[in-house]
Amino acid sequence: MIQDKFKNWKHITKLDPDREHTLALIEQVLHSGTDAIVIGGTQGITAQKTARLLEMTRTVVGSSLPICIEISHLETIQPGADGYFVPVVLNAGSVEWLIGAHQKALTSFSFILEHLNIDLNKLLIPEGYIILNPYSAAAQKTAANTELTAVDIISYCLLAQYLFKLPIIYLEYSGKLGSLDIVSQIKRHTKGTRLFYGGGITTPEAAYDFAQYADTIVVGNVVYQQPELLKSIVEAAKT
Ligand code: 1GP
Repeated sequence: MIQDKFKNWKHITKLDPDREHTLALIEQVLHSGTDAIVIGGTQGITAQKTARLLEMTRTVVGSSLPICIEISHLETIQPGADGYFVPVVLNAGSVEWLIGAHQKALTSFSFILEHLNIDLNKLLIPEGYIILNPYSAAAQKTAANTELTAVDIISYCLLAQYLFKLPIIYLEYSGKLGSLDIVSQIKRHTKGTRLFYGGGITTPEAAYDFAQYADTIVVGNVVYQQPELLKSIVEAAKT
């Protein structure tokens, strides 16, 4: 089951439905040694683009790697993924991204879910997102409060673990390399919760450094900018 599998992932490659993909690029991802592919993004997301990327990825990868979707938008809800990550933005400026959009999604899909007798427990993995790059599309969309001290971030982590019992805390710096010092401090406060780090990892050195503290490293942009580096980034994350 995906709920158990993700706990062993050291490296995730995130593919954005709003970008152009070739089969060759996805093949490069498959052979990089990454542990899983997550399809997700913030801007320009449509059902058609998400379904197409899922189909292309499945064609190349088959069942050799888990393929998950991150539900950042109603249109990303497409059948056929191995699991679905659900971001809960802990530092969002509005309850919409903490619970509102989630409730609306279930309103739209509850009939189908009941009809198909789907066990959501087996498919959904909630992620406690803390968005820390104010210029990222995710921060802008959720009006995230990114002016946080280490103590503020630690308190969100404690809430995520002990109040909401979230299995993942995701420190999201999307597009920018974050603070290693913050990640190391947060790591000391995550017990029994998986710490994901994503943002600005474009070199093996950065992957190595952040993987010392984060349980799982997520990379996105580098796949499109320098796909030839992906393999060495994965190796460094797993060193
Ligand atoms: C984005 O955390 C991921 O959601 C990865 O960030 O694109 O900066 O690698 P980058």
